[in-house]
Amino acid sequence: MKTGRVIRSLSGVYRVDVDGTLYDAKPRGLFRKKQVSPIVGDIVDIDDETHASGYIQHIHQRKNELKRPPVSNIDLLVIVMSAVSPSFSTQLLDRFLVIGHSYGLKPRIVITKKDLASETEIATIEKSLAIYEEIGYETQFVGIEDSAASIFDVWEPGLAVLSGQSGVGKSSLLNKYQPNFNIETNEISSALNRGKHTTRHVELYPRHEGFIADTPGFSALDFDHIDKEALRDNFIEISHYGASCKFRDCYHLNEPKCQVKAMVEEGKIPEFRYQHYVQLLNEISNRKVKY
Ligand SMILES: Nc1nc2c(ncn2[C@@H]2O[C@H](COP(=O)(O)OP(=O)(O)OP(=O)(O)O)[C@@H](O)[C@H]2O)c(=O)[nH]1
Ligand SMILES: [Mg+2]
Ligand SMILES: [Zn+2]
Repeated sequence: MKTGRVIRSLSGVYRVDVDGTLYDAKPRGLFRKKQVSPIVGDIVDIDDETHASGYIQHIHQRKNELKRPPVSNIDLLVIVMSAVSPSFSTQLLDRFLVIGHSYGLKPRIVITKKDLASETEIATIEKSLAIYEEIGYETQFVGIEDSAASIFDVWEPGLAVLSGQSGVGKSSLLNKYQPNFNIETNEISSALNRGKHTTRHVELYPRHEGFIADTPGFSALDFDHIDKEALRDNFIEISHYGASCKFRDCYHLNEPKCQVKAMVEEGKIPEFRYQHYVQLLNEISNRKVKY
């Protein structure tokens, strides 16, 4: 038996990396009966039958698991957003951050396409990034001239997952890191100012001290599993000050003696973060119950 990592899955065939040697393996029939299937990122045991193929006999327990795109055992979630084309948005960023936290991950923020942004746009984004740094996020603002290795160098080892909207440059970053990866990329649509959903599946690529995952861009990442409580807990600074509200179940809307609202007044909590929190809270309240 050999142990390796699923680096991609295409039509029921799982490519497994065992210390740099690749095997195309199929899951054992038993998995189908139990309705569990391996996903990219899984640590699996495969049998030794032949060098190039085999059967997946066992899936090791996952330490975490993203639902969309399906990928497991993530060490670092990287939210990639472009400065322009498509435009930078703190509203979207806050949504992605909350989703990352809901999976137990504190995302890192990478903003691309600095070279395409105007001086005013750069100044605005840098100002926002300083706020996110203060909240506790690590951020990077990069352009075409930055080497990908220098961007990835500061990341922690293990599996780093690039996620973000279509067209922000996730695959381009990987190609720049290792041109041999030869990943398909596409110009963004000028009419819609967004990407064309070029990457269609999750795949892990080797990087120094681990792997890096390219993923399909999303337009509206899965938010359905987040309830009001999770939302409140996953805005770092709101949750921090919320501990001092008069009511323990304060949602920081109109409750008396709300420390969060006081801190917004004082400028300790950025006004825009609070507004995004309220918007997302409303979105959850208005969610239609699905059967
Ligand atoms: N000028 C400039 N262009 C960039 C930069 N990063 C990416 N691009 C361009 O942006 C376009 C989209 O890049 P992709 O790498 O395909 O984007 P993606 O995030 O992988 O998109 P999906 O696979 O659709 O999710 C390509 O034309 C890239 O050349 C950058 O830092 N500067
Ligand atoms: Mg791509
Ligand atoms: Zn409150």
